[in-house]
Amino acid sequence: MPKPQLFLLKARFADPSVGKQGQWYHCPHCARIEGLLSYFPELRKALDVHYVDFEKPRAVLVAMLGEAHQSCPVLITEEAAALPYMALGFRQHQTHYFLDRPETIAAYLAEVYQISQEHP
Ligand SMILES: N[C@@H](CCC(=O)N[C@@H](CS)C(=O)NCC(=O)O)C(=O)O
Repeated sequence: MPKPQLFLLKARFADPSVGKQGQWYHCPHCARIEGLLSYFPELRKALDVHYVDFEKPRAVLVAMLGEAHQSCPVLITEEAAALPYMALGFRQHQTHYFLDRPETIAAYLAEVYQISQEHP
């Protein structure tokens, strides 16, 4: 079975629509998942981790999930990897199943790879 694909935003991006000119940002939701990759390095072997630019369109995500689903972080799996965990809130676009909320991505990783659960 192919590995799940995890897409995170690259850190240090500009966003002229907020803040002041010259300000750099990172995505806090992506940083929450990046923290799990740091705590549990085995996840990097189990997943295909990709870093994408903040700017849209995020072509690779549009190709897999459509124009409406470009939010990061996002974990994308094949059907068989998602079906036992549909209660986490997987959504489907064509053959791809995806989670795009950090808490549900963390819950999936905890279930499938036996890392710790997020403390409530
Ligand atoms: N889906 C996440 C939010 C993630 C999020 O807002 N990520 C931003 C970057 S910080 C993003 O990708 N925004 C573009 C979009 O939502 O399409 C959540 O529910 O917490």
